[in-house]
Order: sequence, then structure tokens, then C-alpha cells
Amino acid sequence: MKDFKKSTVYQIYPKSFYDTNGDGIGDLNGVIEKLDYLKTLGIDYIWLTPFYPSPQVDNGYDIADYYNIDSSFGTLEDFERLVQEAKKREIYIMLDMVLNHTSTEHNWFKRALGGEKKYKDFYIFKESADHEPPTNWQSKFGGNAWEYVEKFDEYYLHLFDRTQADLNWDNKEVRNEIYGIVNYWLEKGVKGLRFDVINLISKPEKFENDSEGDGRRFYTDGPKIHKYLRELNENTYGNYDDIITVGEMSSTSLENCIRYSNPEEKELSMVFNFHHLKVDYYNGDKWTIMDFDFKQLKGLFRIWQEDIQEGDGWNALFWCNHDQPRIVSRFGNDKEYLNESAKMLATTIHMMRGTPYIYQGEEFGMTNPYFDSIDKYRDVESINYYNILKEQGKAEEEILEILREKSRDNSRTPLQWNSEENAGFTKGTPWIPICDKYKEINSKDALENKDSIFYHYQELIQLRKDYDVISNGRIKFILEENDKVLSYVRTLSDKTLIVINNFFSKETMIELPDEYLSSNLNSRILISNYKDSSTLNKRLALRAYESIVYYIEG
Ligand code: TEU
Ligand code: CA
Repeated sequence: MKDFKKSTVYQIYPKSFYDTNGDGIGDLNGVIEKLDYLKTLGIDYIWLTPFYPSPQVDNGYDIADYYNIDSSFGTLEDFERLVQEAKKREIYIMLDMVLNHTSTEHNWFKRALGGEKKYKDFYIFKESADHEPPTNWQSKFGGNAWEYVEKFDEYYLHLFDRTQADLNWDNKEVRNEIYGIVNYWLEKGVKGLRFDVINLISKPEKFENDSEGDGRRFYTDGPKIHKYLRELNENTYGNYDDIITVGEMSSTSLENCIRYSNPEEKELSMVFNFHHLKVDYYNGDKWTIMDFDFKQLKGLFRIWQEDIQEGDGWNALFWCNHDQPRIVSRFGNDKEYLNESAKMLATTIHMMRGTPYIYQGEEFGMTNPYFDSIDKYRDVESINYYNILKEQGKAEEEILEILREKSRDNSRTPLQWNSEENAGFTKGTPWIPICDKYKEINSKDALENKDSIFYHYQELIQLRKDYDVISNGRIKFILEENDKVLSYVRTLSDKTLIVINNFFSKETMIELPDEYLSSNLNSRILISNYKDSSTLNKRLALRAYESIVYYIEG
């Protein structure tokens, strides 16, 4: 059995991972073919984003059938083979469970539209006077969150696209159906579950206008969320002793995050929160351009690490996923300091308290693709906001500049396997353009160079297994006032780690607090991103993006 505190999860977006049949779309057989590569990296779990039958309006987060595989990705047999082949390599599969909403192509929704009351109650239909939506809540993808159905003279709720109708979790029959779905996949040998937007499932009893915002305060960490998660646990994965679970909890609070992930609450193993990835949203608005606020980033990490520790909760640690721009292009430097900054960013989160997640391509420094025209984009959110920003009167070039920094497609371009045609991803035409840096940035070159970002990740993954102070130590942030360097200390009995990261290209000096220097005779460098980093000293000069981890015993 795997210890999730010593494990690392690798996220695969199958559509962009590896295509084996030349249709331009990555597939499950592509994942199987690359398992040895993942074994070399050393990861423990593969989280696969949704591969279920779907009209693909939101690339699979709009599920039409929870019990099957979309033919573009393969078959159930392929999936079963993947589980077995991965297991042979001691890698386990984590599935993405999208249970807040279904596609409007799901049979339940079709029967609801057909007028069957049982299925109408699976969703959230509301009457409303005067052809006005029932509330002013906004969809996360832009526009009002209610869609009108003429036939009933009613609206249904969709917090995401209008083809993603929210399920009514207050209906016991819906919850029972959901237990059935989760148990079906657990019986197939799945060992991990990632629950999509799971802190949005419990809607308020009364639906009312939000005079202060877009409605999220009424349903984020909603009234019955803890009850529903405990019940889900009790009826599904709680009956096994080796399943890890992670909830995607967009803007959750600390207090709720602790309840979700404290083992005594019997809800989830850990939580993704996104607060640290909103430090480049000007006034909270994603669709703006702003340098990241480093002080804010540091403050958020400190709070979410130290306070979750106090509450005995557990964090999922991550910079990247299929919804986020590439981290080297965002908080690092993907030009002069690609190697240094990618390694520094990796060390920053892999040495923290929590379970690290790596998003495909991150392990060798994939960057944003910097698309130059709107027709290269595929993502529903990006295209919606392109139109919204147009309507607001913004110029084409300014909108494209924003998308180049903020679009979800930044992370969805195909994995760059080598410097050959289509980066070795497909023999056909890729469903979305390839990032044109693939000649310099690709996994083959990374594997051939012992100093590459890839081997830095490999080492970080192994260190977490070898050093209990990483998996189980306490964390405390230091150098809080420093506006260039993020630093923290991990401790476990007589072992100490000092983690130091310069987030900028300018050289900088730091002074460490005396308490960590008394026993520096026994100190050594555990990992760093320069070959000749200095030994432990009170005063240290850090070069561009320099990142050093000191290990002290005794
Ligand atoms: O994302 C939830 C979510 O709120 C975001 O991170 C979202 O992508 C946001 O709009 C970013 O601006 C999850 C999935 O990860 C995402 O791919 C899905 O589109 C979404 O849920 C709906 O299922
Ligand atoms: Ca394919």
C-alpha cells in the first residue's frame, strides 16, 4: 500500500498526451505506451482527466455517460489494460469524478427535458417571472448561470457551460446514483479519486440574488457539503483502506479545508485550493495582465501550510494543471532562466508539507505556447471570454495578449516528446496546435541530459520517499519580510531542512536566523539548482533563481 505522504501524483490530460492511432487526439493506449517513461520519473499515481463519453464541449468535463470510455480515447478493455500495466510498475490510477454536473447530453437530462418528473428532480429547475433568470448568479465561463427552457417556462442552473447542468445533490436518488458510479470504478481497481469542483455541490435552500457578487458565496462550501462528503466516503471509498482522494475546492476557506482533509472527519485525504494561483489577477479578475504579487504568494503559502498543519489537514501541492498557464512562463522565466527557474519552482512546492502533483510536461519545463490568433484556441472558457472582452470594447491585440497569459489552452498543447514532426505527439494533425518551442524543449532531450529539469523532478520525488522530514516534518516559514526569497524550515526530531528559493533573476543576499546555524557542522546540500551552491552560512548570496535545500542532522 502506498503512503500518500510519500507519494507524487502525475496528471495526464489524455487528449494531449500521446496519440497512437493518428487521429490527432491522445488516447489510453498512448498512456500505456508511455508508462515506462513515468516509471523512470518515479511517480506513484496517474490522475487521468475525464475520458468518459462526452460531446467534449468542455473537453470531457461534460459527461454524457459515467460508465464508459469515449471512443476517441479507446475502450473499457484499454482502460482495464492500463490499470494492469500501471500496477505492474507500481503505479496506480486516479480518476476524475465530475459529479457537480452532467452534460445536457446525459440520458438523465434528456429524460428531464422529455418531461419525466423523476429526472427533472435530478437537476435544478426553477420558475421565474417576467423572463428574468431566477437569480443574478454568473456562470464561471461567463454570462448568467441559468438557461431558459421554453417548454417548461423554467430555467435550469449551470455554474459552468450551458451544456453542463448542475445536479441536485439534495435529491437522495441522485446521491445513490453517484455512489453507484464511484463504486463501479473502484471495483475496476482504481486507487485514487479526484473530485471536480466538489465544494460547489451543496446549493442553498433559498435561491436569491447576490447583491455583492456572482453568487459563489451561496454555494461555495455550501450548507450540506460536509454531510454529503461524509456520506460519499461512507458509501464508497471509505469501504476500502487504500484509496486516496482529493477534492478540487476552488475558493474554499481554511476552516473548511481542514474539515475536508482532517482524517478524523472521514471526508477526503487532501484538498486543492487555488488561492496561490490568483496572485496575478488584478482586483481578483483573471482576464487582466499583472505581474505576480510575490509578497502575497508568500503570505498565502505560509498561512495554508502552517494553519492546515495546526488543524491536522493535508494539502495537495501544485503549480500546474489543465486549467492553469504553465508555471515557468508565469512565475518563472521561460527565456534566459528556464532551467534555473523551473527547478526552483519545483523545489519550492515539493519540499512542502503535502502531496505534490506534476502536470504533464512540467517535468521538463514546457512553456505557454504564445498563440498569435484566436483560431488556435479550443477552450470554451477562452473563446467565451474572447467574445466578452470584445463586447467590452477591448482591442483584438490586447485580448490576444490576455489570452496568451491566461487561457487554459496554455497548458493543453500536446506533450512535446521529441524534436520531430508534431513534437512526436501524433502522426496526424493535432487537435490543437503544438507549442513551437518543441525543438528545444522536449522529453527526449531532457532524458539525455543529466542536468535537465526532468532529473531534478526525479530527485525531488525520490527524496520525499527517502526523507521522513519531507513527508512528515513540521513546517515553519522564515525570512518573512524578504521580498525576493521564499524560505521555510522543516523539522522532524533531530533532522532539519532549510529550503531557500530566490524567485527573481537578480542576485540577492540573505541572513539566516541564528537558531538554525548552531549545528551547521553536520549540514550538507540535499538538492540545489546550481552545481556550486554555497555551503550553509549565516549570510548567503543567491544567484538568479537559485534554490538550495540544506539538510542538518543532530
Ligand atoms: O475547474 C473548476 C474551476 O473553477 C476552474 O479552475 C476553472 O477552470 C476556471 O474557470 C478557471 O478560470 C474544473 C475543471 O478542472 C475544469 O477543467 C472544468 O472546466 C470545470 O471544473 C467544470 O467541470
Ligand atoms: Ca488517438
